Amino acid sequence: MNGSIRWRAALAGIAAVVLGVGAGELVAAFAAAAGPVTAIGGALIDLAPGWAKETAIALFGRSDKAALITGILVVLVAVAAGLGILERRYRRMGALLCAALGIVGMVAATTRADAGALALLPSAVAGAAAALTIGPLVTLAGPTSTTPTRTTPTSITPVSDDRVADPGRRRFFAWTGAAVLIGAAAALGGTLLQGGARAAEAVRRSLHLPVPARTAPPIPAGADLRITGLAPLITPNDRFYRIDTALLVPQVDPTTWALRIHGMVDREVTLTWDRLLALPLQESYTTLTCVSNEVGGDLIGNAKWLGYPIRHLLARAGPHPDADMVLSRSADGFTASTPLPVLTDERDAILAVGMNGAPLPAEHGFPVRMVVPGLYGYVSATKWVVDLEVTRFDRATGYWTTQGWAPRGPVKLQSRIDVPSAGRTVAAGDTVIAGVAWQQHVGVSRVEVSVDDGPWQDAQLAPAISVDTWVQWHLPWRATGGDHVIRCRATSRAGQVQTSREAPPAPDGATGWPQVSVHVA
Ligand SMILES: Nc1nc2c(c(=O)[nH]1)N[C@H]1C(S)=C(S)[C@@H](COP(=O)(O)O)O[C@H]1N2
Ligand SMILES: [Mo]
Repeated sequence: MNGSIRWRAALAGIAAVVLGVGAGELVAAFAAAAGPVTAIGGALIDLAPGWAKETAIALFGRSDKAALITGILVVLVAVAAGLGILERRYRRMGALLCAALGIVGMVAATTRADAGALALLPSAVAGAAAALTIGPLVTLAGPTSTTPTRTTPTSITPVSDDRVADPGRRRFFAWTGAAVLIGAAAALGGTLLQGGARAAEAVRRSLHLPVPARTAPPIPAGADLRITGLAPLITPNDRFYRIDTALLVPQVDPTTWALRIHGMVDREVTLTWDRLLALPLQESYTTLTCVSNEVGGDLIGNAKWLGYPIRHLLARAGPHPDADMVLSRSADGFTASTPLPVLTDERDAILAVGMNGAPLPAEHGFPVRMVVPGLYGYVSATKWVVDLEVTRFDRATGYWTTQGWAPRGPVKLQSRIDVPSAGRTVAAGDTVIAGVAWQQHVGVSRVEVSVDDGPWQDAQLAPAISVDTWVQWHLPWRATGGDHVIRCRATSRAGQVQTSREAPPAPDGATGWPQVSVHVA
C-alpha cells in the first residue's frame, strides 16, 4: 500500500471533520443551541460516573471543562484520521460514519436541559458537512486501493520528482488546507458568537431589577374573565408574540449598554445601564400590537412593564421646537419613527427593562426596549434600543416606512372573538361568546355582537386595567343547532364605532369586523 496516500487519506478525514465541526459550531451560534462538541461534552459530563468527574476536577481544577473539550477534540481528530483511511479503502464507509458521528451529536444535544427547538441542527449540519466532503477529499488524496495503480516501477520514483511533478498532490493540499482553514475559522467565529450569547444570558439570569418607585395600580377585580379559550388578561412572557427583523437575537451586554439621545437637542444625553436602574422606575400595563396583525390575528399581547418615562430623558436633552420625531435605533440597526409629542405627553411611554416582573427576555429586547401606548410596534417599540435621535419626519425615515408602511402608526380600534374558536363544533345550549377589544391610549367603551347578521347585542365589558390595555368582553349565548356566523364590533371611548370596511395590514393596520364560523351540534 502507498504510505503517503494513506497519510493523505487520514488528513482528508481530519479536514472533513474539522470542516463539519466548524460548520456545526457556527450554526450553533445562530440557532442559539449547543455546538456538536459542547453537546457531546455535556452529555459525557452527565454520563460520567462521580469518581471520574472528581478525578477530572482534582487533575484539572477550574480548567476541567477545557480539558474535557481538548480530550474530545483529540479523540475526534484520531477518529477522523481513521475515517479518512476507511473511506479510501471502502468508498462511502467514511462518509457513513461521519453521518453517524453527527447523529451521536444530535442524540447528545437532545439530552441537554436547555435544548431548544433547533438543538439538533448544529450536529446535523456538522455530520452532513463532514459526510459530503470526506469522499471528494479522499479522492483527491490519490487513487483508492480498488483503483488499479501503477505498481513497482512508480514506487521507486524518487520522492522529490513526485513532489515537483504531481499537480494532483498540490490540488489535494490546496483543498484540504482550505477545508481545515474554513472549518477552523467557522469554529472560532461560532465559539466567539456563542460566548457572547452566553455572557449576556448569564448577566440577565443573575439580574435583580430594582423595586419600582411607582407600582402599577392593582388590576380591578373581574378584569380577567378566565374563560377557557379567551386570551388571558396578562400575556405570559413565553407566550408573548415576537416580531423583529433579527435572524440572530441580538446579545446586548447591559454592562456595556448605553443610550445616546442626540440630534435636534440642546444637549446630548448618554444613559448607562447603572444610571438607568438608579432612576425611579415605574410599572405600567401596556398592550403591544403589531401593525401586521390581521383582523382576528394574535400579534398582540399585554404585559406589565417596568421602565423609566422617556419624556423625562427628552426633557434633559431639550428638543428643539421644530423637531417632530424621535428616530429610535436598535443594536442591530432597526429604526422606528415615533412622533415627538407622543413621547413628551403624559402617557406611559417608557424605556422598559422589565416585563411581567422579570428582566426583558432576550427576544423581547434585553436589556432595554421602548414601550409606547397607542402606537403599533413598528413605530415605537424598538427592542435592544441604543440610540434616540431627535429629528423631523421630513428628514429621517424608520425601517418599515422605507418598505412602504406609514410613517406614523396609531393603533386602530379593533376587537377579536376568542370563544368559540373559529371552525369549532359547539354543543347546543347555553354557552358564551367572548373576546378582547383594544385601542390603546383611547380605550374601549362598548363591544357588540351579532349572530347570523341578527341585531347587535351589547356584550358585557370586563373592567379595563387602563385605556392603554385591551379589555375582555363576553356575551351569554344560547346556541341552537346548525351553522352560525358570529361578528363583533367595538366602540372607542372617543365614540368611534369600529368600521366594517376591510383593509389589509399594509400600510397602516388592518380594519374590518372579526367573524367566526361555528357549527352547533
Ligand atoms: N430592534 C427591533 N425592535 C423592534 C422590531 C424589530 O424588528 N427590531 N420590531 C418591532 C415590531 S414590528 C413590533 S410589532 C414589536 C414586537 O415586539 P415583541 O417582539 O416584543 O412582541 O417590536 C418592535 N421592535
Ligand atoms: Mo410589528
